[in-house]
Amino acid sequence: MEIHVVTGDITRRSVDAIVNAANSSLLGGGGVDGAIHRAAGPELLEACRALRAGAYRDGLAVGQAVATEGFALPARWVIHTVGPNAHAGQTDPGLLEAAFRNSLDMAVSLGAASVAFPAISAGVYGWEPATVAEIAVRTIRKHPGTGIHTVEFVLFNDAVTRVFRSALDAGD
Ligand code: AR6
Repeated sequence: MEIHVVTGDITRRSVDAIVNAANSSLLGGGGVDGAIHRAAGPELLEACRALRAGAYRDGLAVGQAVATEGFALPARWVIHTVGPNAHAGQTDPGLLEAAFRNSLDMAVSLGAASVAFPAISAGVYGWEPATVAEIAVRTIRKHPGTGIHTVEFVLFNDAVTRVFRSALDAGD
């Protein structure tokens, strides 16, 4: 599995699956979640509403992942996961590790060969980007990733990109 780090807008990536840093409601929000819903179009919200009407009546728990189509996105699928919210006392690294691991498991079961991740929990949810980067790199490196050729981290600004790049270099 190759791991790349790029600066940019995850909604523009032509990969099989992009990962959304969602919240438990699955019904959209700000940050990368808002950007993904805007770019995917209203069908994404309809698909999320359908999940809430079915198996996800109580929402998606922190660390879990679920997939929808990508609709108007270049990506074929969106894997929605919920990172831990540091402002709500969710500071257990195991929760963030679970969000990355379960998203990768979902990508494998979709048959995705390329997956793009944002810096889950590093925005509104208040985790330090360096902590997120270290956990993300470690979790991806130890994942079997069957069938996944490329994982990319798509970061919104150069400062966070540098943090992810050094986490990647540190683990070499
Ligand atoms: N492409 C790539 N990265 C982005 C983009 C984008 N288009 N937009 C923002 N980021 P956040 P969280 C970066 O807050 O901390 C939402 O309201 C952003 O700069 O999106 O997991 C959800 O509904 C930051 O580095 O996610 C939840 O309620 C990173 O994405 C809550 O926020 C994650 O920031 C989730 O908070």
